[in-house]
Amino acid sequence: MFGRSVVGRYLSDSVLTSREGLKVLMIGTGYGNAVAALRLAERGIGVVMLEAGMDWEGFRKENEKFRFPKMTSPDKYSTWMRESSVAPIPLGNMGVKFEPFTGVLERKDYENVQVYLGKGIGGGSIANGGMTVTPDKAYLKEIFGRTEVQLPLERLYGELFPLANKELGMHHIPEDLLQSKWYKFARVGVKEGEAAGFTPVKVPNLYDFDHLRKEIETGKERSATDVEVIYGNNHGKRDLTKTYLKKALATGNVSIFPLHRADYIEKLEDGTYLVHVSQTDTKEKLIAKKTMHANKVFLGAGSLGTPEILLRSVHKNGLKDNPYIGKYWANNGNTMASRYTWMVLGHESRGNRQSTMPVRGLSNMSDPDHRFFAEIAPMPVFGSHTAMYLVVNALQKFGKLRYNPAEDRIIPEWNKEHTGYMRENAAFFLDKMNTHGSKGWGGHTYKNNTILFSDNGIDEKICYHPLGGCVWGKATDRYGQLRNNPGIFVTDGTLIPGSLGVNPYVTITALAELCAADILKDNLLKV
Ligand code: FAE
Repeated sequence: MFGRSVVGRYLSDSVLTSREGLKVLMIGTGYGNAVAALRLAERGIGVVMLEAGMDWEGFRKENEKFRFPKMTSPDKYSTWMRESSVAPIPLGNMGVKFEPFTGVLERKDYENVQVYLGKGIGGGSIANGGMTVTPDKAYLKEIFGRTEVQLPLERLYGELFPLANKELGMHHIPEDLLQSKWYKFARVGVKEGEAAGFTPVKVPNLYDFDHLRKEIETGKERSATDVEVIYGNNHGKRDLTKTYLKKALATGNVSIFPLHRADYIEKLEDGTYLVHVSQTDTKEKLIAKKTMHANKVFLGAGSLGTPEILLRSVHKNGLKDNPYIGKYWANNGNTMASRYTWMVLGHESRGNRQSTMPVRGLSNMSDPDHRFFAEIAPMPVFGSHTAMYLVVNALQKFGKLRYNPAEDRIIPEWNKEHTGYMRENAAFFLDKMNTHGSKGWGGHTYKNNTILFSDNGIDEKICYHPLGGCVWGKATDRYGQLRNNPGIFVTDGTLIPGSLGVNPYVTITALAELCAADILKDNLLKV
């Protein structure tokens, strides 16, 4: 039986079977698996997807009053299983307590890194800033250089990045919107960056700019102009539920089970797999333990979720070991940096009204001593004189994930040896911006005017872009199929060795397109 496109209405202990007895189970509904689900479903293959988080669209249908909260007023829906918001920069309701709920933004805390993740159907696409950035070809080649299989760069740049960008709905901001008050922060950021010697970068976004114009003109259905982003956008953003997942569900061949967490995988003697699953309620309380049988398993639970399932499965003797699982993990060089420019005479304000969707960056990737890309980030509440950046550093050293049975979770081996140069780069960037960046507005040089992050305006613990842990061409073959465990395919950011030099989801999408196309072309799903 197959052909169900409902979300969460259908519960079964076994996976729906499509043609020729094939059962495909996908774990996670972020970028990697959204691509895989669409491409398989288009070919008539039935797919069952498990998602640990909520079905937000369904929740809204059942609760008409539900809205994703603004960043200034986080409520229980904002945050995964905490009593208060975990936002890196609290913009309001600080200290307000709410009851723990399976909300949008999760923070996983480790000693030297705090990893932020979007939860629910659509994964990170629900919480992210929509920056749709294709990485530099030379850097992608360098970063995948250590894999045993060669990445087909010409195919990626000629065919698959354009396909990913089209499907995701990527666009550049129209000039009239860039010139509006909502993007003064980006214009000022670019001007300062150029004065400081950095290369301005036009960053596409997948927010619907026609909608943005409408919200500015009419004041209705405001989202980017109403402080919405990391806890979800109520309008305008093309998250995966509006693109890949919508198309996949429209085929009638895909079912998604929200609040179903895959715990581990067991390989059966006949070479098929049993996935052990916990169904929970919205307080993450266990409702039922289930086992689901599948011929093929697609892992798209993100760069902590996927390695955790794999390492736990190896620990329980469910899967054969593979020496590369957990390796080449990193934070994509993420370092938050901020400057405070109030004390600079004649300094031009960045504007109090700022759209939450970034559209500009600064690159220093051509400087071999300080390779980074800095996102010019909005600060929509008290932003007039505060400049915020997410510095995405090129990587020098990878970390590793290991499974800790006592705590039943994975823990990154990640410390100052990994992040030291990220801090140096961020300090170099801030110094340059502070020394040269404001010349256009008064010619003052000033240093150490930093705010928000107490340690000289820099925080290298905050991570929005975890990557790696089951790398393409190392832990997997060229299809993303796990070595030693045929029939298990990895589709998500876990395939990318720790760093891209830019924000990652376009690359995750393009790589998933590559694997899905070749899996289907070479008939790897036959049973
Ligand atoms: P991901 O999207 O994380 O999806 C994994 C899914 O699996 C989630 O829905 C999980 O709930 C689910 N899951 C996890 N464990 C289990 C389990 N055991 N069983 C069942 N389900 C499970 O994976 N990137 C950009 O390129 N541009 C941006 O502007 C940008 N901004 C960001 C802003 C924020 C605040 C955050 C947190 C991230 C941002 N990112 C951005 C990163 C981007 O969203 C992330 O790289 C991708 O979402 C990762 O895609 P994956 O397919 O790897």
